[in-house]
Amino acid sequence: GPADMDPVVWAKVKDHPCYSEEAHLYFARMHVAVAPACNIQCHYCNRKFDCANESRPGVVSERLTPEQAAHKVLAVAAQVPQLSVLGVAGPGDAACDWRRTKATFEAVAERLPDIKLCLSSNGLALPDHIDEIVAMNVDHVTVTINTIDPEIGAEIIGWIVHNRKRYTGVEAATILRDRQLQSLDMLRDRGVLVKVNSVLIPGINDAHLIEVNRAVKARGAFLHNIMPLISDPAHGTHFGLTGQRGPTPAELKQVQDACDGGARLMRHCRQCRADAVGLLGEDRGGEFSLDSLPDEVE
Ligand code: CLF
Ligand code: SF4
Repeated sequence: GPADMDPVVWAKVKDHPCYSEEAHLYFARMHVAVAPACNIQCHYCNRKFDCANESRPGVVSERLTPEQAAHKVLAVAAQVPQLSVLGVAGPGDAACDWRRTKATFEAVAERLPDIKLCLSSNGLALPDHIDEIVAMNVDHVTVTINTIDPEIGAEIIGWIVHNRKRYTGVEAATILRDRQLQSLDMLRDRGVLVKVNSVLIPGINDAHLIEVNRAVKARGAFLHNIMPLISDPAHGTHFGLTGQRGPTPAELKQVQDACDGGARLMRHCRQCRADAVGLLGEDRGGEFSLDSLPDEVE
């Protein structure tokens, strides 16, 4: 609550449903799926579906151009008075597909100057865009960090593409880790609030997430969201197909409890779709599919 919080920080979180647990009862977010490209390959990702690092795997979002997205945001804002946040969380990576993410934010901010802008990324491309993120008043950035140990990282990702070069294994995981931690430092120094997402993968990073929690706290992250791997083979995730299971609710809680006292934990995440609309836990995206929008929105 506000009692233990810097007033500048409180002003940024009080109406953000993910950054404030109280706010999620009263304020809504919407995602627009404008960013299909991704620069890494997580083993649990199936490219046909939404990015599993911020959102619900096994779901195919309605992909929009920045112009279509801006049109949709205006239509939703006219009908959902609780709308306070516009997020880009895929279906790939918002920083990798920066041109489209930026065009969307600019088109929306011009018409809805009060909406909060939020984005989610694996962090690899983020350091290249910090100046523009700050210039556009993006106050909330999520970086997914599943490990800070490149040996573990090599078990979670297959490859990365960085500065037009492809890397694999521990080398790839080292570059990714370094860019993620650099992103946290740069965003903190510029006053952007950072949430870190970690996908809990039993047997791979479960015992290690407490170290991730400490490392991100030391770099000033505001919130740490430990999310369960969703490994239903029906979702087509590689880990699911090879028998890697997701954590039970008790295993998730155990890891979260072990991190208590470190970076503040988010415990109300609903693993939204990359085109989710409404209060967390409610998904009104279907009401606002492109076909169902009015042509003109006042
Ligand atoms: Fe969206 Fe993410 Fe912004 Fe929230 S979601 S980009 S920070 S506006 Fe929120 Fe959804 Fe959990 Fe993400 S409940 S999946 S944490
Ligand atoms: Fe897939 Fe997201 Fe990982 Fe990219 S960052 S490979 S979209 S899960």
